[in-house]
Amino acid sequence: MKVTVLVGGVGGARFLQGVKAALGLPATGPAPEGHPHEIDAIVNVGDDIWLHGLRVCPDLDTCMYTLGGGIDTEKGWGRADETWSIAGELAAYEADPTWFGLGDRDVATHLVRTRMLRAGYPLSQITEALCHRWQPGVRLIPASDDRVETHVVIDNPEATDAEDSAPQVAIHFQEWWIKHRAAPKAYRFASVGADQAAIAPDARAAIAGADVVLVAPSNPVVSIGTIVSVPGVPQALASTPAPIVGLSPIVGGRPVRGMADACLSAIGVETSAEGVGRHYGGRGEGGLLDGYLVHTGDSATVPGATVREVPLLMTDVEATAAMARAAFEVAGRDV
Ligand code: GDP
Ligand code: FO1
Ligand code: CA
Repeated sequence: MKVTVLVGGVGGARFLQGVKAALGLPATGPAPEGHPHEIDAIVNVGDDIWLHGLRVCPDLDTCMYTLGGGIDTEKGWGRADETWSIAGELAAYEADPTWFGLGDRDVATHLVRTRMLRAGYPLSQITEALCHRWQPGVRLIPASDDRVETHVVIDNPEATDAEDSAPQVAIHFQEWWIKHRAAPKAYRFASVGADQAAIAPDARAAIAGADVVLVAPSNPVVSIGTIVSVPGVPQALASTPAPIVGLSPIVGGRPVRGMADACLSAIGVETSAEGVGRHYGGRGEGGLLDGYLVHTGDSATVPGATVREVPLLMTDVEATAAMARAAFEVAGRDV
């Protein structure tokens, strides 16, 4: 079976471990030779950022390190056994920004990526090269090879009464999320570059050739929403013969982790399993989903999609594998 999964960072990476386990693959590391199943992950690039001259791709790296066995499992991002000498030296130079933690081991990844970008390689090929080391057992495909960067419109903290003072400013998503802990009210999200971007060719092929497409319980706005904002992605999803099943990242009216509620309220969507499901929409009504899983007790109705209640807490790999199996079942694709 060929499974294609739309993913963000921490939530997406952990879900991919469950998908691997549900297909009989080790949650971490490569697939054994001759294994009959194939997993492609289409990864959000909206969080990507230039820092100190380096291109950092947090969601791609989170997936790569998690599936390759190199993640800091406590934080959920960055490298295990990380050291922070470079960050300390940069802080001593007061080199901005100081709010983004770049670990020494992690920096090597960004150095390789940036060097390859400067040599003209597309991000999808660079990701493949980085994965040669990590052997994640899943093909990680950036949603686009082009820049599609999430920026957040907030009140201008330096606004004055002067005529040329802008009442609002747009800052990079990472600045809003990490430096400000998503506290300033977000008026809207802008996908910078999306209008000139295109779906990565491998992502298009992965959606078209899938037996089932899963939408991970990732942030519905800045992970899944950004993937779907890439020109060519909605068309690929609408035309794939594969059933599309989503999983709710909202449990009991709250994000399980992180600040997705601040993102949902910015786009006027209620923070509930049903709110997210209706935002994605049922495929029968021109939306994204044929099927939608919500956590036990979070009842939801999504016109045009089949909704099931199953446990949706990724407490360990086995619980996460059960979520993936439930998604296959709703899709009519039992393994
Ligand atoms: P990020 O890029 O690191 O923010 O990660 P993702 O976008 O892939 O996933 C973040 C989302 O995962 C958050 O909105 C969480 O609510 C969701 N999430 C994290 N753990 C769980 C879990 O155990 N169950 C469910 N259903 N959602 C989860
Ligand atoms: N998240 C933080 O909250 N603080 C950090 O300093 C930080 C650094 C960082 C470095 C590399 C990387 O791949 C991820 C990193 N993250 C950090 C996580 C990440 O940027 C965000 O949590 C997600 O992108 C939010 O979706
Ligand atoms: Ca992310």
